[in-house]
Amino acid sequence: MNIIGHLDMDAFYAAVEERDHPEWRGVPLVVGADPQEGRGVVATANYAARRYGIHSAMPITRAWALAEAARRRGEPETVFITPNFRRYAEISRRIMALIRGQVPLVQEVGIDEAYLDLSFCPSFGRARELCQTIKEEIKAREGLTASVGLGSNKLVAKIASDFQKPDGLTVVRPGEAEDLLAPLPIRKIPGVGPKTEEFLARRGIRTVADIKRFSPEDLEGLLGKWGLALYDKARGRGSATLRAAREPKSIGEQETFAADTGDLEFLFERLWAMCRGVLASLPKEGFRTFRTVVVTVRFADFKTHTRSHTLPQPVNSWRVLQFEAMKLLMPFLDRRENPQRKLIRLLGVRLEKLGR
Ligand code: TTP
Ligand code: CA
Repeated sequence: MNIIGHLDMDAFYAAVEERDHPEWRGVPLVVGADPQEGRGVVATANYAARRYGIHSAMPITRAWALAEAARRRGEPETVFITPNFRRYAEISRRIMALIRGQVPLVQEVGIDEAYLDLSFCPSFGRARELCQTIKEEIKAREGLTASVGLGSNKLVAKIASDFQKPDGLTVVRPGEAEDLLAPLPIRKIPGVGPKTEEFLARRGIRTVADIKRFSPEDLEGLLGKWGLALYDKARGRGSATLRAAREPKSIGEQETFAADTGDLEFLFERLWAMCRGVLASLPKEGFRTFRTVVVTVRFADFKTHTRSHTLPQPVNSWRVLQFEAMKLLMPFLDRRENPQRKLIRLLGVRLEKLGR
């Protein structure tokens, strides 16, 4: 039996900002372009700001006008902030690693969404329990809420995750999908954008149930191949195959020094620190072993060199890493790779051929 989960973080960028800035909690919050600049759009708004009609992709000037209108009505003032993408990416990585700790096959889609193959669970009930646990773990460790949908394919799971946002958990058992979809506006079907929506609306097709009145040939005539796909989607049919995960090929750290240096004691001390760092990152990214160690050196003249060594066996050993990294760095410190005795500007360590 196929059981697919779709997990989607709630108001993701805004939720991260609220979590990082307690003074903004519950306050209407818009993450996006600077309204003073007058150009650009809203990336997202928290649920308090959505009450004012503000949403993703809206011109920031329009969001500002709506916020001002709300303020004049005596409603809470809206905070506008510009996005901190690095922060969101970092938290996304931690959440995905947390999910991967519980579910072997995960397909990440975008920064705050993933499909989970839960077919290893004996029933929808057990899959639901697992998703509840994952939601609670995300809440406990990251202070963020996610909405999850369960269905027998990706289409149904995705629509289900949207059903009880925020902090939702919606299970759609195989026999329930068609009835659940029928009353929805067609826009809820992934792939139906504003153009298709308008095109179909002109023909009186507004809900999923409306689509079901047409034969596959009719829909193909209207929309080509996509019409045939829509025929299936309207009946809750879709793929349950997850695309093989895009795995990080390597885990690395590097450091540019405040001043170029040839100080061996300092260089080795930094090398060990980076080795400790990458080794600690390994389990956080869901890996257990590595086989290849890469050391990068950038000299004061910006010439950059890497040397690497691949071990015969996968290992997870601090001693081995320390020894291999040292052997790789040594030639850069003497005549072999550095005959002019240039100073070093940057040092990096990377692990490759990672294993789970
Ligand atoms: P979404 O999952 O679409 O939205 P969301 O997480 O903010 O809210 P919801 O609770 O409805 O899921 O997008 C995830 C993040 O991607 C969102 O926080 C900001 C970013 N984003 C944009 O930058 N521009 C956009 O147009 C959209 C839709 C999202
Ligand atoms: Ca989201």
